[in-house]
Amino acid sequence: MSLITRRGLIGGAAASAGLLLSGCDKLAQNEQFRKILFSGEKMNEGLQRALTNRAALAPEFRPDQMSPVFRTNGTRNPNTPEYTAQAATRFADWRLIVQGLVTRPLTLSMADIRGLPQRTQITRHDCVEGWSAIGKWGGPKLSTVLDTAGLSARARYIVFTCADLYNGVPYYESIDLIDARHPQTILAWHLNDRLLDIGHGAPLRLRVERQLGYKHAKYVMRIDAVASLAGIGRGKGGFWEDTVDYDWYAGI
Ligand SMILES: Nc1nc2c(c(=O)[nH]1)N[C@H]1C(S)=C(S)[C@@H](COP(=O)(O)O)O[C@H]1N2
Ligand SMILES: [Mo]
Repeated sequence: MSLITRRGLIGGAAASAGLLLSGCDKLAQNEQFRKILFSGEKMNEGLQRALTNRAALAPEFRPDQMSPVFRTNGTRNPNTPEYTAQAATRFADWRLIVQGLVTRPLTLSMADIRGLPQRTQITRHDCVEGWSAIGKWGGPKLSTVLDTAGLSARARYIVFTCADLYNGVPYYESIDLIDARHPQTILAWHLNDRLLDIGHGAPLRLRVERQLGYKHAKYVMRIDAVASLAGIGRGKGGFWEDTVDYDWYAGI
């Protein structure tokens, strides 16, 4: 948020207070007015701090710091007939669907995804279960895909639906637009300079580097832009959030 916006906000507060107190000729000395002005400024500073924090980059590492083995966790193979058939043709017929509150719904092949501008990053993955690994991930930024689809003004969250099933229901996760537009939030199709393997979420998985491991949806099949998480699963925005009460925002 820029200084101009901040001044604009304070200006707005002053203007409305001015309207409220019209007729008072010693406006600047009016205690009520100063309180309104000051609390507005404080609130705005807090908001700015929170936003600055959310926009910060996760640490990136040198190649020599990469873990020799990047372990897998959760589903290691979706093993559904559909997924197994797609894997057999190396995902030649696989398509990512981008839909919901967008102006141009998309159906993207892996070739389409590789054709977008790419980003590579060496980051540390932290799982709540108490292990970490440093790996080199690459793929297009999620923001590039969302801009191609054109998010509608009502979109607030991005929901990922995966190929693997837990008790017959696909794994799902969601993030807000701050994380969706974060420069390190990518749809990764390679890990450590190799095509993503099945264990790590082939052909495409989310990397949302400011959050814990369970937010990094593997086997992403569909992306939905939504206004609310109320209609997703039991309403908490993710499989583990709905099942065992993990935090929806798992910032690190
Ligand atoms: N579709 C799907 N995504 C998932 C999971 C899963 O079971 N299914 N497990 C999550 C958890 S808890 C972690 S720690 C990471 C593990 O990623 P990795 O197997 O590449 O190490 O994937 C996350 N994304
Ligand atoms: Mo995890």
